[in-house]
Amino acid sequence: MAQTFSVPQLGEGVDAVDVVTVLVEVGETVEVGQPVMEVETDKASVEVPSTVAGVIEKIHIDVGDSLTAGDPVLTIEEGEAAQNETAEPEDSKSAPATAPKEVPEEGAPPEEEAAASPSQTAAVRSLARPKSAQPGANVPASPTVRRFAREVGIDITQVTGTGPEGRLTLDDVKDHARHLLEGPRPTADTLPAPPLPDFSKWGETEEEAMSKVRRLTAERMDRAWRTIPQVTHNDSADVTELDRLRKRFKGTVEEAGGKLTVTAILVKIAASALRRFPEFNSSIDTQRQLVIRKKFVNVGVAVDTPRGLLVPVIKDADTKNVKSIAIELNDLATRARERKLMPEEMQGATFSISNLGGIGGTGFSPIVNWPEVAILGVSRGQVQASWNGEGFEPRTMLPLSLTYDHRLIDGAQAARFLRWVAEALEEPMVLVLEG
Ligand code: CAO
Repeated sequence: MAQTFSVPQLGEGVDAVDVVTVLVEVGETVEVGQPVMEVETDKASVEVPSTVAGVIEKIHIDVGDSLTAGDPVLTIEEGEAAQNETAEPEDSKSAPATAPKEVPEEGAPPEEEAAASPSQTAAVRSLARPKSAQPGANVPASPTVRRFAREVGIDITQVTGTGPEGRLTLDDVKDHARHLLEGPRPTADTLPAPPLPDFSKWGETEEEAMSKVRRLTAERMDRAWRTIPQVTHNDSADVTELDRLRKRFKGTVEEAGGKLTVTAILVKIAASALRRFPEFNSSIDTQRQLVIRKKFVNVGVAVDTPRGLLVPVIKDADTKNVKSIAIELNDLATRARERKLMPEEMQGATFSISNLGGIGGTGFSPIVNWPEVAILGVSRGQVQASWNGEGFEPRTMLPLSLTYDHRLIDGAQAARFLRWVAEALEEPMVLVLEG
């Protein structure tokens, strides 16, 4: 059977209330005591709970409506469960019959209580929040001013009141809005993250504080993702010959305390490419509208550690040979995993390399490590059947992914840069001749 839930008596001397928020939707199942709307009087705001349980068939009110006691709020189809729920709560039976109690604003005299049904009383008593729990609740302002602020999207806690005892006037809100419009616009950077849902609704959860490395990584990635329009360009290099050379010279480098891996070789090749394509060794100064070209080449290498991602830097990589880079990389990666890196060993990179090929994968999009403008991602080199013009032959192909800041670098430049890197891997003589 359909029932109408109407506006209860909200307090003596209160003729009308303004609807601030409608908290339910048509089709929703409400329970007795569940807040269905938030209303505001001159002195207070309260959430009004339903005294009827069931499925909402119709909503008679809207935000901004002015309501008086007895006005219809909802038409509710009472279900079987609803019938049970409308039964008076045990503890309300002994409660004195009082009206839904407004929570007075600071300094406002308490309202006299008026008669209302016991179920209304119990529900409202438990649900009416103190005004101080709501944002802006303690700010002295009339409902009209509050409504206007809400409509134009102004947070009244940020407005300075010029009325008696700091009360907000309409002009205060308008001035504040004008001031905001004249000031800098909010950017993706300043937008607050939306609140998380209550995951416990779906199952058990546990919480763990983020480590410092994780927090810093999150901050850096977040900033880079929001502020850099980035594109990933993919290519691959035939490293069959390089692999052969690598195995041949592996022992010599190992004796010297290094590991002749593809990462060490790539650091050298990337450093040479950065000399040849200085745009990739730059930073953008958006404040001063400048491009800063660095005359030094420092290559950061992403290292996977038990603490998370660390990026030690091989300084002046363009001036070092592959052997000394291999030794330095081995040392930096080992100390990164043992928590022995000094902060300055992770600073000053002009370009980064992230090699996930030791783990696996056919390709990925690394994120530019701001304030750099490009990063090279490397996936797993694999033997593939390659057409040589007469037949297929097995070749080891290394997938390369270059993510670049499209504000400074165009797609064609990125394609040329990565092709040069690929050719240097394919034909190590390129390094000797041009690197
Ligand atoms: N394709 C195929 N094999 C590869 C490879 C690739 N792209 N890269 C490395 N390998 C092989 C190496 O040759 C080595 O094999 P051998 O032991 O037979 O020689 C093995 O994988 C392990 O290499 P490694 O990891 O010890 O050495 P590396 O110099 O290649 O890499 C480092 C060093 C620090 C880059 C790597 O250890 C690492 O931490 N990688 C993860 C980087 C990362 O997390 N990136 C993501 C950042 S964004 O979230």
